Amino acid sequence: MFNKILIANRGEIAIRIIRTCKSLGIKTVAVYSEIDKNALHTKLADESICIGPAKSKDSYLNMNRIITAAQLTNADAIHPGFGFLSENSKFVDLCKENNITFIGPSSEVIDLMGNKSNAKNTMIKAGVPVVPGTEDPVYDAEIGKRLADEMGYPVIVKASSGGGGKGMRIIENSTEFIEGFNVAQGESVNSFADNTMYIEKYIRNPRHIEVQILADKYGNVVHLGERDCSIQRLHQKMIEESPSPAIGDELRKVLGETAVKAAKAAHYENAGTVEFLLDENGDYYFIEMNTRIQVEHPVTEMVTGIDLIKQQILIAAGQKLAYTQDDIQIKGHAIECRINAENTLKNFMPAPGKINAVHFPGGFDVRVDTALYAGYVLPATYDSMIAKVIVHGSNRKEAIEKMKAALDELVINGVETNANFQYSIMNNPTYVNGEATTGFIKDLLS
Ligand code: MV4
Repeated sequence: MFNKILIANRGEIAIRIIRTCKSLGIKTVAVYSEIDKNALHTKLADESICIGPAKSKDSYLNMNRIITAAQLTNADAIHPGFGFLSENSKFVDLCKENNITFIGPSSEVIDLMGNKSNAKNTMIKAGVPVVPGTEDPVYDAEIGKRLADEMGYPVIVKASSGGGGKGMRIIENSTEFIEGFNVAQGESVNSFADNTMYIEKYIRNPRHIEVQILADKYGNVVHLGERDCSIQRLHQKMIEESPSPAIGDELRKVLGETAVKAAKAAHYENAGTVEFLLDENGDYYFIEMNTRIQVEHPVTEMVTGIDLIKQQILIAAGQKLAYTQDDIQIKGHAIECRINAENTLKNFMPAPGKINAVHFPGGFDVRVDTALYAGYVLPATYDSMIAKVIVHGSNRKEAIEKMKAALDELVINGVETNANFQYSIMNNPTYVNGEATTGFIKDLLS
């Protein structure tokens, strides 16, 4: 087992990882940028090292400084959390060259899944359903138009290097194709220095359902049920839950088994998530695989009772999975509301500032993952997500009631947050009936 783990991240996820390390008797090293000198993760770790200026590029994305920090502190492994270097295959290679264990999948599988069209083609070969579309890369708008005309509209043009909405364009008809393609491709070139595109049939108002998997170094793979992440805005999820209210036990089993098949086909190792779109007919399609621990992992932890960070560490240390599929039971219902410092009505504009006072809800099966404390100055430099409120109930109705009570109890003074907006969603009939699709928030605000 590892003696000491460096956490290459900040905020609530860094703290989340530190806590599991402590529970395993593993020492922890925090890294921080100059503006994060007083951030909570630096105080909770056993040691802390400054790795550079506020800008992520100079600190949390600076691979060499992070490796040096690990060497100076004798850390034998690095947990990347999510975002930052978590899906950077060069960083994985650099860890390996320096005899430091990267807690996550191989650099090969990160590259394979990072290219969304290659990932899709891998899944086609494995017999996993994907959205109908082009299999060969598309570089040219005119050629793309001919393929889209054959496919029929609407279509969605996606950047192979994309994901999370960047370099993506919905195109309603043939006359709009050339312009739409060029905008998406331009975005891809700017963001990823890659002009490789692919085209898919556009599925209107899908549900976004993802399956959590765990895979060890020996080819053993299990799934931990699904999360419904349909409630999102500007490609950022806002509410996640498990299980999904949109599917029954039969489809649940099929999705889980499909996700395991996908992970096996990719020779995946560590924790990962297989993303599907579910259409109005109940048909499901693989779209992407995320090769990191995700923001919304706590809802899976609440319904399975399994600490996913602990599993990541054990897998990276070379242990065999302690669970077979039959050992994993989904119990009750969990919901997570992301609390962001933002102005909902000003297109979710970030609202950083000094936190004057905080009070977090508690009680049976109520969890708050956060790095906030009274007096903390929330910088504008990083993400606006400042807390996650997670509740577990014996059923969905109970979980919704518990979430309402938790959000009602929550106090964050000093910055504007979306907590009231989240509360209002817990009372929204479409949400309460389990009918919200990916268009829900846009429709709510328009
Ligand atoms: C789609 C889709 C509909 N049809 N693909 C969004 C992020 C990325 N992970 C995949 N995404 C989507 N892919 C097909 N073939 C709908 C989404 C999607 C979306 C697209 C545009 C604007 C907002 C969206 C919100 C959720 C999902």
